[in-house]
Amino acid sequence: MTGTLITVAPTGAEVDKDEVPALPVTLDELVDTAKRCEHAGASIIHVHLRDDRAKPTLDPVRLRDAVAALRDTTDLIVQLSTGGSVRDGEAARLAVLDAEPDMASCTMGTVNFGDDVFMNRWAFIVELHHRMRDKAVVPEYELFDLGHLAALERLLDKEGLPFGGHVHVDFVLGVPGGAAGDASTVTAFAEGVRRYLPEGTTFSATGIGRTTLPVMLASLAHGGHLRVGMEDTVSFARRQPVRGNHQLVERAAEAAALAQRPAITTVEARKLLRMRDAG
Ligand code: KMH
Ligand code: ZN
Repeated sequence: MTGTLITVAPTGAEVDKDEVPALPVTLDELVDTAKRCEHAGASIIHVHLRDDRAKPTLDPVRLRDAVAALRDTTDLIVQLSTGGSVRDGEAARLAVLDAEPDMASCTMGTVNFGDDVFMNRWAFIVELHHRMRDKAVVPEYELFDLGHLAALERLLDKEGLPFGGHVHVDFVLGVPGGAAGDASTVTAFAEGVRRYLPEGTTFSATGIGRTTLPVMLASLAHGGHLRVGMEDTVSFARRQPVRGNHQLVERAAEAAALAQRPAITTVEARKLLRMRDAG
């Protein structure tokens, strides 16, 4: 059993900056939050960008600039979102990989997403899986529903392992339309990983909104890793808005230490995930 890999997802595509002023949306704000989160114990940053009006964007120049700025100022593993927002098309989502991140997300199926639909066709998933491997980008397979586990088993069976040979997944729980964010659902996913995915597969988990704490604690109990951040929750506690992403990372690191699996470093995380520069 290793220590705990902590991913921060600082921005996302859904939270409105006007409603949540602490949300990092400019490159300076992103870099500032990244530095603070690395200091607090994060080793991966899951990145969505915003434009000058703070709306979600997959602009290729902004993506490249963000990857460069995060590499210049932190040792964090840079994971770009290929999920984008529910309005982004497949071509723009695939083109995210041209920014040459260390990692990228790959969602394992279509899911209702509040009143919207987060579309992930099988052919799109296969294309993303291949392009990531060709570019030596390590995937994080995002699982929003239990069926996504079976889809990932099928993908690996038909198309082979990802770059580096290690499989890492993230349970995104509590999305309205996806799997619930509670302890028994984390248990079902953790058992599914053991049953359907290659030996040694690692998983992290995140719970949307108020499900953040039960999901975090259940993931630790199952030997899993953690994702936290303002993409997923903007409340620290009842009537207590999150002041910054570092606050969520600090709490995750405290919980991990309490579970006797303290946060791992970025160097250890690169080794765990078999990244190209793992040394
Ligand atoms: N914004 C959601 C529609 C990902 O980053 O890969 C999709 C999402 C998943 O956030
Ligand atoms: Zn995301």
